[in-house]
Amino acid sequence: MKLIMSIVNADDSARLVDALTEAGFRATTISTTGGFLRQGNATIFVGTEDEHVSQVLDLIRENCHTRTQYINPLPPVMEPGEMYIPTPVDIQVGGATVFVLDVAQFERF
Ligand code: 2BA
Ligand code: 2BA
Repeated sequence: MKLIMSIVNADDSARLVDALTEAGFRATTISTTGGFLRQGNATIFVGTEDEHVSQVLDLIRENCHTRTQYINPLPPVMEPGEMYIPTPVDIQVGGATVFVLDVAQFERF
């Protein structure tokens, strides 16, 4: 058994969970925050048998889209009289960042 942990854009999470549930998978969503952008994202956990992992990965791929986000870099240290004009830089925010972990034991009580 595997635990698939996917960090996805908050806007994609509801669609992904719907697709997973429709396909018969069980999922748990928690609200998370990215360390770099400090913006909300969602982490979705799916526990499933090894042979279904690729199907889950396909659903994640189909339902999560890469986005371009613009951020302002931190201003440099300046001497008096210097002027800094911030130029936003673009970064690509996944799709989804996915970790597949081995499950040592699974129980439901
Ligand atoms: P954030 O940490 O908010 O990162 C958002 C995007 O900023 C990243 O997109 C990446 O394009 C860029 N970025 C993040 N850290 C960076 C750094 N140290 N230097 C330069 N650029 C950086 P993604 O890579 O698609 O990641 C989206 C979100 O997935 C991340 O949000 C984070 O919450 C999570 N994530 C990605 N890789 C991870 C990892 N190895 N471990 C844990 N969480 C991860
Ligand atoms: P349980 O299977 O006891 O699951 C209770 C909660 O535990 C789930 O809440 C989910 O948050 C988490 N969970 C269970 N198995 C999981 C797994 N393999 N991976 C990740 N998280 C897991 P809900 O999703 O709200 O489900 C509530 C109840 O609805 C479930 O109770 C189950 O009886 C039923 N259910 C959920 N998904 C289903 C599906 N795709 N088909 C049929 N019944 C489903």
